[in-house]
Amino acid sequence: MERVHPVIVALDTDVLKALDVAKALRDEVAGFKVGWDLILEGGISIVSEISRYGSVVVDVKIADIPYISSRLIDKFIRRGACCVIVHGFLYPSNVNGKHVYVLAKMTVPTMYDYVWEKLLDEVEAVRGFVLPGNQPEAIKKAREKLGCKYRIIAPGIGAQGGRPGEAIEAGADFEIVGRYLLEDLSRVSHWDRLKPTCFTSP
Ligand code: NUP
Repeated sequence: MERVHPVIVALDTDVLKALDVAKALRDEVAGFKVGWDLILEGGISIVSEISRYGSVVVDVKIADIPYISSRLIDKFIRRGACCVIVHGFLYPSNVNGKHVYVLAKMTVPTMYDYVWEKLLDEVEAVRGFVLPGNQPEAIKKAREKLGCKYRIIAPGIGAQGGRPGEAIEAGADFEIVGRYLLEDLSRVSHWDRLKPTCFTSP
């Protein structure tokens, strides 16, 4: 097995390309992120198909009452996903649990910029947080607050301005990378010498 890079590939593409990329990188990356783009192309079964090649983080940014959110999360977990991203603004009415990643601050300006630190202080019993990899100072602050209690996964690398490795050096476990890798899979070598800060799996 080749060395696993601390990267989660965002498969925002068509079904055939997503499967090709997953096959090509299965031994080289920590996992794949499946979002609305691919699910609307391939249906929910694409989650099971991609999970044959690695851990699947489902990113449909769930934002509903806990009863509904739990039902949706169950459906993705039964299809083979490790975990699902939910919106943090739902706090204190968020779902929690070992499958839940909470989106606490985005890679673009949003109202999260006013509350993200409070979310990190208050949200408990989740798998981890999604924080902006193109804002390494936020990742650093988050890791200082969280210690190694929760995972940090970080989009915003490449197409959104973050430099490969920058978020991991600041304390993230995995960088989420879409367009920058989909354009050229050999760029995965940019993560050659990097390791997750705290956790070994997404
Ligand atoms: O704040 C966020 N920013 C963001 O880009 C939270 C996200 N989940 N994402 C997702 O990360 C976005 O939906 C896309 O799937 C991926 C970034 O893709 P790219 O900019 O690397 O192509």
